[in-house]
Amino acid sequence: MEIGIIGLPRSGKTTIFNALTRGNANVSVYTDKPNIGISKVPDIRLEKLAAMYKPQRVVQAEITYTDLPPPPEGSGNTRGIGGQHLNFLQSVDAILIVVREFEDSGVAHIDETIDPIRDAQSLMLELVISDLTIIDRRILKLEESLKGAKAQERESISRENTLLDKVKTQLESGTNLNQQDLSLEEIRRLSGFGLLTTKPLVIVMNISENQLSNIDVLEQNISGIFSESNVRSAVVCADLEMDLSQMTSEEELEFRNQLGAVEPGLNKMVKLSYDVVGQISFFTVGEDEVRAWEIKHDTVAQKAAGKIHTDLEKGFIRAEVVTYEDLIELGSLSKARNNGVLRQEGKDYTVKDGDIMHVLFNV
Ligand SMILES: Nc1nc2c(ncn2[C@@H]2O[C@H](COP(=O)(O)OP(=O)(O)OP(=O)(O)O)[C@@H](O)[C@H]2O)c(=O)[nH]1
Ligand SMILES: [Mg+2]
Repeated sequence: MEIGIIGLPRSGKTTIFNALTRGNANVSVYTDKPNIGISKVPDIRLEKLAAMYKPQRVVQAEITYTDLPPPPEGSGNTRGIGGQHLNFLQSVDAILIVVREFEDSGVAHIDETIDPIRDAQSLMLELVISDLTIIDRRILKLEESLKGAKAQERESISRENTLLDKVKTQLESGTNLNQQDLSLEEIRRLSGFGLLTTKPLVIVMNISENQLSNIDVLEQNISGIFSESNVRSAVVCADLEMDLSQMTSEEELEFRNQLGAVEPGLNKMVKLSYDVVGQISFFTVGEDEVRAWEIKHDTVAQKAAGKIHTDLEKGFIRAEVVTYEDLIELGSLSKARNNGVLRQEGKDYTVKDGDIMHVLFNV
């Protein structure tokens, strides 16, 4: 899964990126180069399975985060999304918007005052503007091609025009694409255009350390404001999370306890990203390796097998599947088999979150 991080200048994007990827990218130094890094997905189930199998290797699922710098200040119409990064943003699974709530007179805000809701709305508006620009360009092109078109072509051009007009009107009145009432066929026809308001969003409010005691109230407020089905929000203190991400897990735990058991920001953000994208994990187990794999929630067994290796997809015979809960309760795959909870599933079986899968294949 790939996630793009955007936000106004100095909102704390790179600090959050470092916290998510345990990275060391330069904060507070502006650069127009994106930072790319990988975040290991924390999953207590994987730890329990590893404790059971004591394998040589434990492999967590991964999310790739890209921290996209805003355009240089005063250089164009947009302040959060640089035009040169738009193409990249079109390919991500979700967009993470960082907004600033922390107070620090040493860090200037581009609009002088601190207002995270305003900033989130302004970034969302930039996504809308990007979509409107693409749609307008396409409509112009269609008008051009209408000139020399034959009767047959005219029909399909005018059908596309009608669709784009409809989508544009709704966008202008504030309805993002993923909230619009579109048929599957219409969604398919729009899918190649790289429209950004189709993407799931995670809004991350970056607070100061002295606001930590208020984190639950802030979280309730922001999730009440951005309550659309494809938007999630979280409140974290990026500065603190970055510092903690550089420590050993024992040190980190001790500090978190001192601070009142703050839930790791990484866990929160990863959980929300999974949830909003509709991503789930399945596991493979054995003495060599215990591993988590991430897939979209409606993936069938044969396709999921391809995530492990293309041979497993090509030569797929069937999968032996047991739920995580059953395996943990019974203690081994053979006991699961003897108890009749190890199921034989065919290629069209929809893999569930937490399934333990063993793929039988023949190439
Ligand atoms: N006090 C405080 N400062 C923070 C916090 N998060 C980030 N900062 C500071 O804000 C400044 C900008 O942080 P960055 O993470 O570089 O922000 P950015 O959004 O990546 O900035 P650009 O890439 O320049 O747009 C740095 O000086 C950070 O140390 C925070 O939670 N509290
Ligand atoms: Mg940065």
